[in-house]
Amino acid sequence: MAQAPRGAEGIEPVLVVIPTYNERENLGPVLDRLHKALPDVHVLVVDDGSPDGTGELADERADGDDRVHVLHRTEKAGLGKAYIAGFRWGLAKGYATFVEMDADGSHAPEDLPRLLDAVGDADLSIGSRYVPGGSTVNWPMSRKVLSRGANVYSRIAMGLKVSDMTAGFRAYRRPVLEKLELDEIASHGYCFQIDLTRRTADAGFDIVEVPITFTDREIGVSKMSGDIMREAFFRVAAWGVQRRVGQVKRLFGRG
Ligand SMILES: Nc1nc2c(ncn2[C@@H]2O[C@H](COP(=O)(O)OP(=O)(O)O)[C@@H](O)[C@H]2O)c(=O)[nH]1
Ligand SMILES: [Mg+2]
Repeated sequence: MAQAPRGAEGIEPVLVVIPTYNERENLGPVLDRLHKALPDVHVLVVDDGSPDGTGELADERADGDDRVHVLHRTEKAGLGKAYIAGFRWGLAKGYATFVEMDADGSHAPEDLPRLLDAVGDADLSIGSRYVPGGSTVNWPMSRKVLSRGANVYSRIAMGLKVSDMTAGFRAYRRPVLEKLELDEIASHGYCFQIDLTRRTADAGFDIVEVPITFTDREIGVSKMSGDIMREAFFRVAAWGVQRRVGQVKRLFGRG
């Protein structure tokens, strides 16, 4: 295994941030699987006041387990805001590596050792469905088309050589999150992932993709919505124009 970055004195280096909204049935099994695969990693559940009691369940798990922490937020404010709150919490505690992972079982905790291994030699490792060896299981055709389309669109709009920019299973090294202006990130839905990818690339950090199998949730419902899709469409278009203008300016020595 590559040399993983070290955390602050006495702190386990890896923090897995798991955003939750109504994931009561899913959270327990995912935490069990995670700690079976990697017994030492710490977890921060960021719950947006789930009406189904996910936050209370997370508290119960945290009570008996020093590796589990919970951040309660009062209202559903989107995946992006939940992750930023989680990253800030972890940065203040001194963690060295930050993992993003869904609570619904779509991201297999058993794949996490490979992601952590890869980030030892890079700054961001992305669990990718769209590199050789990656796949999706049980995803309806509509979601497959949406995800593929969003990635092709983002790649063409922004000219970034990343195959799965919307992927939500990732590992960041601390310097990336220290450098990015987290305050400036306004994205809510899955375009948060695209936004962080482009900011990481623009800041000159190394990105690697690791093949994963993404399995659709069996329990609970997706929070994907028309608003989330529209947000991604318009923001990506704006970022694409911004990047292209920047490239042209640099070409003519005016940037
Ligand atoms: N805290 C928080 N978590 C969210 C929010 N929206 C989605 N999530 C969580 O983010 C993860 C991915 O969401 P999901 O609905 O599965 O999206 P999908 O996989 O694209 O269909 C899951 O763990 C959700 O519970 C939100 O507004 N706040
Ligand atoms: Mg999901």
